[in-house]
Amino acid sequence: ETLYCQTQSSRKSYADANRVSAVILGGGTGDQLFPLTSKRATPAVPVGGCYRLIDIPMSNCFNSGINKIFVMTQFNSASLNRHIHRTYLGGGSSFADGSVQVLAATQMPEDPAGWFQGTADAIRKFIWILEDYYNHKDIEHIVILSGDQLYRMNYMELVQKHVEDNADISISCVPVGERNRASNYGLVKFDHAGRVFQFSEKPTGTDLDSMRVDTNFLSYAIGDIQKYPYMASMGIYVFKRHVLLDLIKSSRYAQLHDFGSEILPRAVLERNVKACIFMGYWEDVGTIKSFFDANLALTEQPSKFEFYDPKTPFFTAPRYLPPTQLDKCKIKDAFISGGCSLHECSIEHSVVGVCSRLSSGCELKDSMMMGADIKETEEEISKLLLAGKVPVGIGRNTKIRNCIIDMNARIGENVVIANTKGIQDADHPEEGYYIRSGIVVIAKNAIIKDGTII
Ligand code: ADQ
Ligand code: ADP
Repeated sequence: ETLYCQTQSSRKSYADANRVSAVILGGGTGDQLFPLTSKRATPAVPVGGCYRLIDIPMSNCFNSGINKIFVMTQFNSASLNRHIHRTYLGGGSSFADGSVQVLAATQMPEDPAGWFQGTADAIRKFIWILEDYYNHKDIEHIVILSGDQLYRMNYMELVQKHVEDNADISISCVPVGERNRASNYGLVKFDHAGRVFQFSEKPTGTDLDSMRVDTNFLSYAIGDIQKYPYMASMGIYVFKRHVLLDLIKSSRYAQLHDFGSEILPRAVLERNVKACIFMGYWEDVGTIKSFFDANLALTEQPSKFEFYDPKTPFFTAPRYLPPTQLDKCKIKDAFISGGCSLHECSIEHSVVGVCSRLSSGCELKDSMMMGADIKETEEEISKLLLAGKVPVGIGRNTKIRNCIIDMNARIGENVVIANTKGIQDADHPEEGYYIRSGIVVIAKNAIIKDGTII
């Protein structure tokens, strides 16, 4: 039982959240989520109809009482800063006495040395800022978080266990079943006291087999435990401040740029590294396929994950949108965000983002539509149509399935997006779309002409 992050019963006092600082790893070059990241930083990618990826770790921090936060990102997009400002630093929010700083790799892509070479390197490049800050605020522990995961967690439970264990580093872990899923993660092996003695990043073949663990001790928490023979790192770590600074600055670790593939496999041999098991819903949404699946899963009943929880809500930028207007629509298993206008259309197993517009005869199935921040009036729409142009949203009689539609896309009339040829990967930037893992992705601001068939 002592291995769990979430057993509140026997915990006496909490570690002091004021002396904890978080670093959110906001994303590398964004390749895995491209083309959603072609014009924005990864943390600004919209998720769940009205949120941005950054809202998940930010809200979890906020709900855990941690309010000293750094966000590392490869691009410093104005929209990310604006979103953070509006959501977390606005007047009256309890974040106001904390701070959120976005630290972006500052040099140009043609000078690769300027970019973060990996997750630990992102921290190393800004160590001069972090160290000063930690000294100034008397920070004891640093929580390192990924920016592309969907879950709800009280990080202070993890910190508390880390303190009780007197660990140098604590790694939050989840039990994983399928072999091919396990090999997407860093896998750990630990002893009865939860001390990690092996960390292997994304092993395959016999290396993967050798990372199987006896999970019988979990049997009271999961029914059929035989199905979960691996322990995956969630990429969520707590470091004692001096341990993090020592490792990052030590000359022996100077060539190690990544926590998962380089630092942790060595650190578990040299430091007191503890595992902490998380039993809640957790999904990595760092690739187009996993991002798409997790978004659609939100629409299924019963949903495995709820954004709404009165005690620990997820925050996002307030928008003051009008209610969604529906007229003769057929809707089944869907997430419909605010400010949409939906006319005589059918929507099934889909997420429909803020200010989306679907015209009559449209069919949207198994799709994620991010919505728009441009809301055109009826008059503007009629004018555009008369001039042979395409308004924001989806035109009449268009049928779409298995698709991600990025923000402000303009999709014409009588378009069919179904990828009937089953193409797995393709790039058509001039036509405004890409295909990844068989999923069609309509780019941000794309214009898809009337009658197009994809
Ligand atoms: P991955 O997610 O594959 O595995 P990585 O690509 O390093 O590992 O990403 C970790 C986090 O850091 C993500 O949020 C990513 O966006 C961000 N990131 C990556 N490179 C970055 C950079 N250069 N600058 C800033 N941020 C960056 C990791 C661990 C595994 C673990 C899985 C769980 O390495 O051990 O199992 O997460 O999802
Ligand atoms: P992204 O490229 O990430 O989609 P956006 O440019 O759409 O970013 O903007 C992100 C957020 O900023 C949205 O909430 C949007 O409504 C808001 N926004 C966009 N443009 C402006 C603007 N000119 N002034 C104020 N807010 C804006």
